[in-house]
Amino acid sequence: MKILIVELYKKMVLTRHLDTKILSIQRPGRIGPYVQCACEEAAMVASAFAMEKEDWLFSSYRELGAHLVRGLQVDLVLAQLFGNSNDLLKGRQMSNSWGSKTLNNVPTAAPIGAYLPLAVGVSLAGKIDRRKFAVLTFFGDGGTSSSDFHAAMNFSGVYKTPTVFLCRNNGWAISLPVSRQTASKKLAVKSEAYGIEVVRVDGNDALAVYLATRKALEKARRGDGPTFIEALIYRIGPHSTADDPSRYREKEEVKFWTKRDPVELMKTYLRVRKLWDEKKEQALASECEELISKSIGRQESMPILPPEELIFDDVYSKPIWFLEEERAELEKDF
Ligand SMILES: Cc1ncc(C[n+]2csc(CCOP(=O)(O)OP(=O)(O)O)c2C)c(N)n1
Ligand SMILES: [Mg+2]
Repeated sequence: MKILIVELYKKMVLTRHLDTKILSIQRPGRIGPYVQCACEEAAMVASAFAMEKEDWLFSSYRELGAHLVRGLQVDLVLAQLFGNSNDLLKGRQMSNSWGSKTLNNVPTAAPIGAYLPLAVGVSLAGKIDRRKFAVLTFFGDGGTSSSDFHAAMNFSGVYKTPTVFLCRNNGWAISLPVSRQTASKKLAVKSEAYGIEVVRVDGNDALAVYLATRKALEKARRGDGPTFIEALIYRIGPHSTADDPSRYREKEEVKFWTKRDPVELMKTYLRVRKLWDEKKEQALASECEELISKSIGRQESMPILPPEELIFDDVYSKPIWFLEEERAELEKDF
């Protein structure tokens, strides 16, 4: 358990360093828009730590840390953001839509909640085939207002699919606070309506998140159905690099939550348990910085994909005559 806690902390720190560095290369326009995850690391890293290799991940755009835990290399995280020829998704997806076929990590879809029925579908397929995997899917508080969320929850409740719904309730959906998102007293009520067990957890407490998710995933793999976990956290930064939160929220609120920084909380815990010290912290920081800078160097120098070569691929398994005609026409134009 001691090793696990330290490893968990290291992934939270890597997530923080990578997130910060990505933001710094976004500002001068070296990559497109980016969605930050600062101060949400515990909810995404600790929950992904509870997954088994054969489980499936359906994330939103904000769970960088979960992809790192699942084994996505920093190089591939950056390749997706640069949309270069190394990108597993061939530069087609919006930024932050990481995925990997070999890791069972499904890239997100831009419409909020759209992938939740898919997550339930994969869970049901596993159940029908009697395979022992579970599906963990993330979404935000805003996601609970999408129609897909309700369709997915209802189906999952009725068919008792092995799905863990992890709601990162970070207080805001862009500029809309949770208090205006729903008239329900709490998001958990929505889960109760579909007969799905609900667990509310302090999402800044990595160990609490880990234990809650592990229990829910084990329950799912046993065949005892879905769980809805509401992780209470806070979106400390803007919604994305295209947002200015000073226009719609008070500084005091941000100040309050800064004191609940999950990375700092975990560091303090490790120090008190004598598992961590300043020397180790410095060494880890240098290791992360070196890994990230070298990776940026490599990925930024890779060629960007020429889109005209790719837009007709990967939709149909065999060539389709009208797409071939269009491809030929396009080639003539270039
Ligand atoms: C169906 C749909 N409606 C609106 C949007 C625009 N949109 C993008 S992100 C977002 C907020 C989502 O908030 P939340 O689910 O709380 O996730 P968070 O960004 O806080 O992690 C909205 C409304 C969208 N992408 N899809
Ligand atoms: Mg939110």
